[in-house]
Amino acid sequence: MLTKFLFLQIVGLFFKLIVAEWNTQDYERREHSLTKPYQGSSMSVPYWDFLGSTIVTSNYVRLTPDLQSKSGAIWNTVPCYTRNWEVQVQFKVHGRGKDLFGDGLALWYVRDRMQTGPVFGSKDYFYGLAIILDTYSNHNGAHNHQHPYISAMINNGSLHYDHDRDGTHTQLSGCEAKFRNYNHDTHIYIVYKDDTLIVSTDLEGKNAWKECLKVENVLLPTGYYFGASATTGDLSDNHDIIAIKMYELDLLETQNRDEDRSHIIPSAASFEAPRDRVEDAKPAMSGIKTFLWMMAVAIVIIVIVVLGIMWYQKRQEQSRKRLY
Ligand SMILES: *[C@@H]1O[C@H](CO)[C@@H](O)[C@H](O)[C@H]1NC(C)=O
Ligand SMILES: [Ca+2]
Repeated sequence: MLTKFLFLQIVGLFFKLIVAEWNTQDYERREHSLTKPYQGSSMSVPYWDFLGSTIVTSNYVRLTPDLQSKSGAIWNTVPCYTRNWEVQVQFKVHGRGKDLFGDGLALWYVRDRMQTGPVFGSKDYFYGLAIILDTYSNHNGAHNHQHPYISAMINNGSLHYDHDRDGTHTQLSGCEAKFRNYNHDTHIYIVYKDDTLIVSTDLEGKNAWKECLKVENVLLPTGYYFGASATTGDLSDNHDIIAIKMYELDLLETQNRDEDRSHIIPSAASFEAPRDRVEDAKPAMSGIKTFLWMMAVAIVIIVIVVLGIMWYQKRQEQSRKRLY
């Protein structure tokens, strides 16, 4: 009796999961998505505008080629009025560089679209969310993490993205992620639901999401735009977007359908503790310098010991003399 009950429970749960899975699929929003074939009947791509070096082929949208000093972006033309959403981006970063490559790309949910600027090809002091896939470490000193590196930043227009520190002073959270030069598909998955931001990746071609970062109490307004941008400098890479799929997620029971979220100022309750604020350590002493330094210390110690022995012997002699 009990096992039968449990069995039914498990079967029920299983079906619920499948239906939940289907539901999310049902809510794909075409007007915020970019999928093949990209071009409509005309040369333009429905719902997306292009900037800079971006080119569209039948298989990918290339934001930058593997050439120096390029910058490109794509911007959704329709503002997003969905409160809870998820965005899956299939991308490909690849190039000839084995050890030297850059600079990276950024995915955006921001107020101002189609603006060029220094933050991976887009505007600094932005309003909204940036997910940054930074391939090149601009920081010369020891970093607390390796590159490529994925991080999240929320801005209300007041914060500057500091390339010299790879944005570590303004990031909410981040993770190391090797995403370059794979033959299989690479994906990043951004969920904004219940004021919680979760970024996951699928980089190993295993069809499994791996959590990169999770931040609670993130406030983002509705009415912002999705976009992607990339840039190259002295170093370069191909930065390709293969697909963007945006899904509307159901409102939670605690969320009010009529609440106006359009005037919210982007904010996050917790920033990651600032890192690397200490200046870079002075370069270590060279081998010869260290050797000479140790020699000097050794000589001083020997002299002190010899003087000590001489003083001790003299004292012994004096006390012996006194005895006689
Ligand atoms: C904007 O963000 C900065 C840094 O987090 C904060 O100090 C400031 O109070 C914020 N301004 C508004 C209007 O929320
Ligand atoms: Ca960097």
